Amino acid sequence: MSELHVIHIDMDAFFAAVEQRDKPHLKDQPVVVGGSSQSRGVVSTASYEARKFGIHSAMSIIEARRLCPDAVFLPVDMNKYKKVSVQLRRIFSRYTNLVEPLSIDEAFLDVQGQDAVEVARSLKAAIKGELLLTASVGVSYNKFLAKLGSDMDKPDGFTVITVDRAQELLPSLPVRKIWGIGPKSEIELNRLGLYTFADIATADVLLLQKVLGKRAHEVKLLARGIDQRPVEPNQAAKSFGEETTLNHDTGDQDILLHYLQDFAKALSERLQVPSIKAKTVTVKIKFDDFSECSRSKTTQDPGNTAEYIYTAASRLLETMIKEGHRVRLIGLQVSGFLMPDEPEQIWFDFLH
Ligand code: TTP
Ligand code: MG
Repeated sequence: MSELHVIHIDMDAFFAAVEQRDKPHLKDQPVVVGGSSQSRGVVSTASYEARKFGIHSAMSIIEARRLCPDAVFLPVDMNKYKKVSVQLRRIFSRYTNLVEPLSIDEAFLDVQGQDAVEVARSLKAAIKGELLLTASVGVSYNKFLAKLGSDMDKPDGFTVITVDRAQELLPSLPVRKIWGIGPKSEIELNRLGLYTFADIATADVLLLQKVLGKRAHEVKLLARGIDQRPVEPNQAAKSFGEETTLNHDTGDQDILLHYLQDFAKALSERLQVPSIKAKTVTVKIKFDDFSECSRSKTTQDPGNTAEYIYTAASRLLETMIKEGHRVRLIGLQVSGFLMPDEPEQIWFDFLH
Protein backbone atom coordinates (compact mmCIF):
# COMPACT_ATOMS: atom_id res chain seq x y z
CA MET A 1 0.00 0.00 0.00
CA SER A 2 1.61 3.23 -1.13
CA GLU A 3 -0.69 5.71 0.65
CA LEU A 4 1.19 7.92 3.13
CA HIS A 5 -0.17 6.77 6.48
CA VAL A 6 2.74 6.10 8.87
CA ILE A 7 4.34 8.83 10.95
CA HIS A 8 7.54 8.30 12.94
CA ILE A 9 8.35 10.88 15.60
CA ASP A 10 11.62 11.18 17.43
CA MET A 11 12.34 13.99 19.87
CA ASP A 12 15.55 15.93 19.32
CA ALA A 13 18.34 15.46 21.91
CA PHE A 14 15.52 14.55 24.25
CA PHE A 15 16.99 14.66 27.79
CA ALA A 16 19.22 17.63 26.95
CA ALA A 17 16.37 19.51 25.26
CA VAL A 18 14.15 19.10 28.32
CA GLU A 19 16.97 20.50 30.49
CA GLN A 20 17.54 23.43 28.15
CA ARG A 21 13.82 24.16 28.19
CA ASP A 22 13.68 24.14 31.99
CA LYS A 23 16.91 26.10 32.48
CA PRO A 24 16.66 28.86 29.87
CA HIS A 25 20.25 30.01 30.44
CA LEU A 26 21.33 26.69 28.86
CA LYS A 27 19.61 27.48 25.57
CA ASP A 28 22.08 27.29 22.65
CA GLN A 29 24.76 25.95 25.05
CA PRO A 30 26.59 22.64 24.85
CA VAL A 31 24.75 20.48 27.39
CA VAL A 32 25.63 16.91 28.26
CA VAL A 33 23.25 14.76 30.28
CA GLY A 34 25.00 11.79 31.79
CA GLY A 35 24.99 9.05 34.39
CA SER A 36 26.88 11.11 36.88
CA SER A 37 28.06 14.66 37.24
CA GLN A 38 31.47 13.45 38.40
CA SER A 39 33.99 12.05 36.00
CA ARG A 40 32.48 8.58 35.90
CA GLY A 41 29.57 7.24 33.90
CA VAL A 42 28.50 7.66 30.31
CA VAL A 43 26.72 10.26 28.25
CA SER A 44 22.97 9.65 27.92
CA THR A 45 22.64 12.40 25.37
CA ALA A 46 24.15 15.70 24.33
CA SER A 47 22.54 18.86 22.98
CA TYR A 48 23.19 19.55 19.31
CA GLU A 49 25.57 22.32 20.37
CA ALA A 50 27.62 19.73 22.30
CA ARG A 51 27.49 17.26 19.40
CA LYS A 52 29.51 19.71 17.32
CA PHE A 53 32.43 18.84 19.59
CA GLY A 54 32.02 15.15 18.79
CA ILE A 55 30.13 14.25 21.97
CA HIS A 56 27.51 11.50 21.60
CA SER A 57 25.40 9.00 23.57
CA ALA A 58 27.25 6.13 25.27
CA MET A 59 30.59 7.97 25.25
CA SER A 60 32.30 8.21 28.65
CA ILE A 61 31.80 11.44 30.54
CA ILE A 62 35.59 11.72 30.81
CA GLU A 63 35.91 11.70 27.04
CA ALA A 64 33.07 14.23 26.72
CA ARG A 65 34.79 16.55 29.19
CA ARG A 66 37.98 16.27 27.22
CA LEU A 67 36.19 17.17 23.98
CA CYS A 68 34.34 20.11 25.47
CA PRO A 69 35.45 21.18 28.95
CA ASP A 70 33.07 24.15 28.84
CA ALA A 71 29.94 22.08 28.30
CA VAL A 72 27.37 22.02 31.08
CA PHE A 73 27.21 18.50 32.54
CA LEU A 74 23.94 17.50 34.15
CA PRO A 75 22.79 14.32 35.90
CA VAL A 76 19.94 12.26 34.48
CA ASP A 77 16.54 13.32 35.90
CA MET A 78 14.59 10.33 34.68
CA ASN A 79 11.33 11.15 36.43
CA LYS A 80 11.17 14.45 34.64
CA TYR A 81 11.75 12.88 31.21
CA LYS A 82 9.17 10.19 31.91
CA LYS A 83 6.58 12.85 32.65
CA VAL A 84 7.33 14.57 29.36
CA SER A 85 7.08 11.20 27.62
CA VAL A 86 3.59 10.72 29.05
CA GLN A 87 2.57 14.21 27.90
CA LEU A 88 3.91 13.37 24.47
CA ARG A 89 1.84 10.20 24.28
CA ARG A 90 -1.25 12.15 25.27
CA ILE A 91 -0.65 14.41 22.28
CA PHE A 92 -0.23 11.37 19.99
CA SER A 93 -3.47 9.86 21.23
CA ARG A 94 -5.44 12.88 20.00
CA TYR A 95 -4.74 11.84 16.44
CA THR A 96 -5.05 8.06 16.52
CA ASN A 97 -5.29 5.03 18.78
CA LEU A 98 -2.75 3.28 16.60
CA VAL A 99 0.36 4.45 18.43
CA GLU A 100 3.36 2.16 18.80
CA PRO A 101 5.86 3.64 21.24
CA LEU A 102 9.43 2.54 20.52
CA SER A 103 11.23 4.25 23.34
CA ILE A 104 10.86 7.12 25.76
CA ASP A 105 10.98 9.73 22.97
CA GLU A 106 9.97 7.84 19.86
CA ALA A 107 6.80 6.36 18.36
CA PHE A 108 5.05 5.24 15.21
CA LEU A 109 1.54 6.45 14.46
CA ASP A 110 -0.77 4.93 11.87
CA VAL A 111 -3.09 7.70 10.66
CA GLN A 112 -4.81 5.83 7.86
CA GLY A 113 -7.77 7.74 6.48
CA GLN A 114 -6.37 11.13 7.50
CA ASP A 115 -4.02 13.46 5.67
CA ALA A 116 -0.76 12.14 7.15
CA VAL A 117 1.29 15.17 6.15
CA GLU A 118 -1.25 17.48 7.76
CA VAL A 119 -1.35 15.37 10.93
CA ALA A 120 2.44 15.36 11.12
CA ARG A 121 2.55 19.15 10.82
CA SER A 122 -0.09 19.52 13.48
CA LEU A 123 1.76 17.11 15.79
CA LYS A 124 4.99 19.01 15.48
CA ALA A 125 3.19 22.26 16.18
CA ALA A 126 1.45 20.79 19.25
CA ILE A 127 4.74 19.47 20.63
CA LYS A 128 6.39 22.81 20.12
CA GLY A 129 3.46 24.86 21.38
CA GLU A 130 2.59 22.76 24.43
CA LEU A 131 5.85 21.10 25.46
CA LEU A 132 8.24 23.74 24.10
CA LEU A 133 10.32 21.00 22.50
CA THR A 134 11.18 20.05 18.94
CA ALA A 135 10.65 16.70 17.29
CA SER A 136 11.79 15.28 13.98
CA VAL A 137 9.11 13.63 11.93
CA GLY A 138 9.08 11.21 9.02
CA VAL A 139 5.95 10.51 6.99
CA SER A 140 5.73 7.59 4.59
CA TYR A 141 3.77 4.56 3.47
CA ASN A 142 5.51 2.14 5.81
CA LYS A 143 7.35 2.03 9.12
CA PHE A 144 10.84 1.59 7.75
CA LEU A 145 10.63 4.61 5.47
CA ALA A 146 8.90 6.79 8.09
CA LYS A 147 11.75 6.06 10.51
CA LEU A 148 14.34 6.65 7.84
CA GLY A 149 12.64 9.98 7.13
CA SER A 150 12.58 11.21 10.71
CA ASP A 151 16.34 10.70 10.89
CA MET A 152 17.16 12.52 7.67
CA ASP A 153 16.69 16.10 8.67
CA LYS A 154 17.37 16.27 12.43
CA PRO A 155 16.85 18.41 14.48
CA ASP A 156 13.36 19.87 13.95
CA GLY A 157 13.09 17.82 10.77
CA PHE A 158 10.13 17.12 8.54
CA THR A 159 10.57 14.56 5.79
CA VAL A 160 7.93 13.02 3.56
CA ILE A 161 8.93 9.93 1.62
CA THR A 162 6.51 9.15 -1.19
CA VAL A 163 6.97 6.21 -3.55
CA ASP A 164 8.70 8.44 -6.11
CA ARG A 165 10.94 9.98 -3.49
CA ALA A 166 11.85 6.52 -2.18
CA GLN A 167 12.89 5.47 -5.67
CA GLU A 168 15.22 8.45 -5.96
CA LEU A 169 16.51 8.30 -2.44
CA LEU A 170 17.04 4.67 -1.52
CA PRO A 171 19.51 3.24 -4.06
CA SER A 172 22.51 5.29 -2.95
CA LEU A 173 21.94 5.11 0.82
CA PRO A 174 24.58 3.18 2.81
CA VAL A 175 23.63 -0.28 4.09
CA ARG A 176 23.81 0.73 7.76
CA LYS A 177 20.63 2.76 7.29
CA ILE A 178 18.71 -0.47 6.89
CA TRP A 179 16.80 -1.42 10.01
CA GLY A 180 18.78 -3.91 12.06
CA ILE A 181 22.09 -3.52 10.23
CA GLY A 182 24.60 -2.66 12.95
CA PRO A 183 28.26 -1.78 12.62
CA LYS A 184 29.31 -5.44 12.55
CA SER A 185 26.97 -6.46 9.74
CA GLU A 186 27.91 -3.29 7.89
CA ILE A 187 31.58 -4.27 7.86
CA GLU A 188 30.78 -7.81 6.76
CA LEU A 189 28.48 -6.62 3.98
CA ASN A 190 31.12 -4.13 2.82
CA ARG A 191 33.61 -6.98 2.71
CA LEU A 192 31.30 -8.72 0.26
CA GLY A 193 31.31 -5.58 -1.87
CA LEU A 194 27.85 -4.48 -0.71
CA TYR A 195 27.77 -0.81 0.25
CA THR A 196 24.41 0.63 -0.76
CA PHE A 197 20.71 -0.20 -0.71
CA ALA A 198 20.98 -0.84 -4.46
CA ASP A 199 23.75 -3.39 -3.83
CA ILE A 200 21.56 -5.21 -1.30
CA ALA A 201 18.45 -5.03 -3.47
CA THR A 202 20.22 -6.75 -6.36
CA ALA A 203 22.44 -9.11 -4.33
CA ASP A 204 21.99 -12.86 -4.40
CA VAL A 205 19.93 -13.83 -1.37
CA LEU A 206 22.31 -16.74 -0.68
CA LEU A 207 25.20 -14.29 -0.45
CA LEU A 208 23.22 -12.08 1.93
CA GLN A 209 22.39 -15.10 4.07
CA LYS A 210 26.09 -15.52 4.86
CA VAL A 211 25.98 -12.30 6.84
CA LEU A 212 22.32 -11.88 7.69
CA GLY A 213 21.10 -15.45 8.10
CA LYS A 214 17.32 -15.65 8.27
CA ARG A 215 16.95 -11.88 7.92
CA ALA A 216 18.41 -11.87 4.40
CA HIS A 217 15.07 -11.87 2.60
CA GLU A 218 13.55 -9.20 4.83
CA VAL A 219 16.61 -6.95 4.49
CA LYS A 220 16.49 -7.30 0.71
CA LEU A 221 12.87 -6.13 0.77
CA LEU A 222 13.70 -3.22 3.10
CA ALA A 223 16.45 -2.14 0.71
CA ARG A 224 13.73 -1.81 -1.94
CA GLY A 225 11.58 0.15 0.48
CA ILE A 226 9.17 -2.72 1.11
CA ASP A 227 8.03 -3.20 4.72
CA GLN A 228 4.73 -4.88 5.54
CA ARG A 229 4.89 -4.64 9.32
CA PRO A 230 1.82 -2.98 10.78
CA VAL A 231 1.98 -0.28 13.45
CA GLU A 232 1.26 -2.28 16.59
CA PRO A 233 -0.26 -0.32 19.44
CA ASN A 234 0.36 -1.40 23.01
CA GLN A 235 -1.64 -4.45 23.83
CA ALA A 236 -3.76 -3.99 26.93
CA ALA A 237 -2.19 -5.76 29.90
CA LYS A 238 -2.86 -9.47 29.72
CA SER A 239 -1.83 -12.50 31.65
CA PHE A 240 0.11 -15.68 30.99
CA GLY A 241 -0.76 -18.88 32.80
CA GLU A 242 0.21 -22.51 33.15
CA GLU A 243 -1.80 -25.18 34.89
CA THR A 244 -2.07 -28.91 35.12
CA THR A 245 -4.42 -31.52 36.47
CA LEU A 246 -2.30 -33.95 38.42
CA ASN A 247 -2.17 -37.64 37.53
CA HIS A 248 -2.78 -38.45 41.18
CA ASP A 249 -4.29 -36.11 43.74
CA THR A 250 -1.65 -35.16 46.26
CA GLY A 251 -1.18 -33.42 49.58
CA ASP A 252 2.61 -33.46 49.25
CA GLN A 253 3.81 -29.88 49.25
CA ASP A 254 7.17 -30.78 47.67
CA ILE A 255 5.45 -32.20 44.62
CA LEU A 256 3.32 -29.06 44.29
CA LEU A 257 6.36 -26.83 44.67
CA HIS A 258 8.02 -28.79 41.93
CA TYR A 259 5.15 -27.99 39.58
CA LEU A 260 5.33 -24.33 40.53
CA GLN A 261 9.03 -24.34 39.77
CA ASP A 262 8.44 -25.74 36.29
CA PHE A 263 5.63 -23.27 35.65
CA ALA A 264 7.74 -20.36 36.88
CA LYS A 265 10.48 -21.32 34.46
CA ALA A 266 8.07 -21.57 31.51
CA LEU A 267 6.36 -18.27 32.36
CA SER A 268 9.65 -16.50 32.83
CA GLU A 269 10.72 -17.53 29.34
CA ARG A 270 7.49 -16.16 27.90
CA LEU A 271 7.99 -12.86 29.69
CA GLN A 272 11.66 -12.47 28.96
CA VAL A 273 11.56 -12.79 25.18
CA PRO A 274 9.52 -9.59 24.71
CA SER A 275 11.12 -8.25 27.91
CA ILE A 276 7.84 -7.83 29.79
CA LYS A 277 7.77 -7.69 33.58
CA ALA A 278 4.88 -8.80 35.76
CA LYS A 279 3.66 -7.17 38.94
CA THR A 280 1.23 -9.90 39.97
CA VAL A 281 1.69 -13.61 40.57
CA THR A 282 -1.38 -15.79 41.15
CA VAL A 283 -1.58 -19.41 42.29
CA LYS A 284 -4.72 -21.42 41.68
CA ILE A 285 -5.57 -24.74 43.26
CA LYS A 286 -8.46 -27.17 42.88
CA PHE A 287 -8.89 -29.62 45.73
CA ASP A 288 -10.12 -33.20 45.56
CA ASP A 289 -13.55 -32.05 46.73
CA PHE A 290 -13.56 -29.71 43.67
CA SER A 291 -13.40 -26.61 45.82
CA GLU A 292 -11.14 -23.92 44.34
CA CYS A 293 -8.81 -21.42 45.84
CA SER A 294 -6.80 -18.71 44.17
CA ARG A 295 -4.44 -16.17 45.75
CA SER A 296 -2.40 -13.34 44.30
CA LYS A 297 0.58 -11.32 45.30
CA THR A 298 1.28 -7.95 43.70
CA THR A 299 4.63 -6.26 44.15
CA GLN A 300 5.82 -2.72 43.55
CA ASP A 301 8.94 -4.13 42.04
CA PRO A 302 7.91 -6.15 38.97
CA GLY A 303 10.11 -8.93 37.66
CA ASN A 304 10.34 -11.66 35.07
CA THR A 305 12.88 -14.19 36.32
CA ALA A 306 11.88 -17.74 37.26
CA GLU A 307 13.15 -17.03 40.76
CA TYR A 308 10.99 -13.92 41.09
CA ILE A 309 7.87 -15.83 40.07
CA TYR A 310 8.66 -18.95 42.05
CA THR A 311 9.44 -17.08 45.26
CA ALA A 312 6.08 -15.33 45.21
CA ALA A 313 4.25 -18.51 44.17
CA SER A 314 5.77 -20.75 46.84
CA ARG A 315 4.84 -18.26 49.56
CA LEU A 316 1.29 -18.14 48.25
CA LEU A 317 1.05 -21.91 48.14
CA GLU A 318 1.98 -22.17 51.81
CA THR A 319 -1.06 -20.12 52.74
CA MET A 320 -3.39 -22.20 50.58
CA ILE A 321 -2.71 -25.79 51.57
CA LYS A 322 -5.56 -27.26 53.64
CA GLU A 323 -4.96 -30.02 56.12
CA GLY A 324 -6.55 -33.28 55.05
CA HIS A 325 -7.23 -32.06 51.50
CA ARG A 326 -5.51 -33.29 48.39
CA VAL A 327 -4.85 -31.14 45.37
CA ARG A 328 -6.07 -32.24 41.94
CA LEU A 329 -5.14 -29.17 39.86
CA ILE A 330 -2.49 -26.52 40.28
CA GLY A 331 -1.97 -23.39 38.20
CA LEU A 332 0.27 -20.36 38.14
CA GLN A 333 -0.39 -17.05 36.41
CA VAL A 334 1.48 -13.79 35.92
CA SER A 335 -0.27 -10.50 35.12
CA GLY A 336 -0.07 -6.75 35.67
CA PHE A 337 2.43 -6.37 32.88
CA LEU A 338 4.96 -3.62 32.47
CA MET A 339 5.61 -3.49 28.75
CA PRO A 340 9.15 -2.99 27.47
CA ASP A 341 8.25 0.32 25.90
CA GLU A 342 7.06 1.90 29.10
CA PRO A 343 9.55 4.53 30.20
CA GLU A 344 10.54 2.78 33.45
CA GLN A 345 11.36 -0.35 31.58
CA ILE A 346 13.26 1.49 28.91
CA TRP A 347 15.39 3.11 31.51
CA PHE A 348 15.97 -0.30 32.99
CA ASP A 349 17.18 -1.45 29.57
CA PHE A 350 19.59 1.44 29.31
CA LEU A 351 21.08 0.60 32.67
CA HIS A 352 21.70 -3.04 31.88
P1 TTP B 1 17.59 9.13 21.12
O1 TTP B 1 16.30 9.48 20.47
O2 TTP B 1 18.42 8.05 20.52
O3 TTP B 1 18.54 10.40 21.17
P2 TTP B 1 18.17 11.92 21.43
O4 TTP B 1 16.70 12.15 21.49
O5 TTP B 1 18.94 12.41 22.61
O6 TTP B 1 18.79 12.64 20.16
P3 TTP B 1 18.27 12.60 18.65
O7 TTP B 1 17.97 14.03 18.31
O8 TTP B 1 19.42 12.07 17.87
O9 TTP B 1 17.06 11.73 18.60
O10 TTP B 1 17.35 8.75 22.63
C1 TTP B 1 16.35 9.39 23.42
C2 TTP B 1 16.85 9.57 24.83
O11 TTP B 1 17.21 8.33 25.39
C3 TTP B 1 18.10 10.43 24.93
O12 TTP B 1 17.78 11.82 25.02
C4 TTP B 1 18.75 9.92 26.17
C5 TTP B 1 18.33 8.47 26.24
N1 TTP B 1 19.45 7.61 25.81
C6 TTP B 1 20.29 7.07 26.77
O13 TTP B 1 20.10 7.28 27.96
N2 TTP B 1 21.34 6.30 26.36
C7 TTP B 1 21.61 6.06 25.05
O14 TTP B 1 22.60 5.37 24.72
C8 TTP B 1 20.73 6.61 24.06
C9 TTP B 1 20.99 6.36 22.59
C10 TTP B 1 19.68 7.38 24.49
MG1 MG C 1 15.43 11.32 20.03
